[in-house]
Amino acid sequence: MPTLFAKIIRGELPSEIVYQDELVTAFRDISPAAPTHILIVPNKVIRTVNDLRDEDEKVAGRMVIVAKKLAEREGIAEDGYRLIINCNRHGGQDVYHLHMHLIGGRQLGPIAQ
Ligand code: DGP
Repeated sequence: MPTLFAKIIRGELPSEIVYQDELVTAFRDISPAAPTHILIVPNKVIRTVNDLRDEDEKVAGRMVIVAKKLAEREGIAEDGYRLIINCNRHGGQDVYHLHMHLIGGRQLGPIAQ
């Protein structure tokens, strides 16, 4: 069964894709927590941070570099933003296809609740 995000990456589910390359895809979160809320996702299915392997270093690094570039493009780099990866139940992960949240555009609150 393809994950929800795998379907978005392949264009089988509608979304606003803002960036795509051979390793990662970025699209706007369906339920934004701030004016900018983008998800950066590996094109291949990696379920959680726990499932990252040493050979995934390039894709993991690309996720951060793309987040940084998108923050610049969104005009939020200077004021600042937050990058979040939730992992498993205690981390509040809902979709089991690794993704990094890029959130900004307003003053953010405490990091953990
Ligand atoms: P997490 O809790 O870290 O697993 O975050 C999952 C995020 O995915 C959540 O902020 C909402 C977002 N999301 C869920 N379904 C969809 C969808 O169909 N399209 C888009 N664009 N985002 C989705």
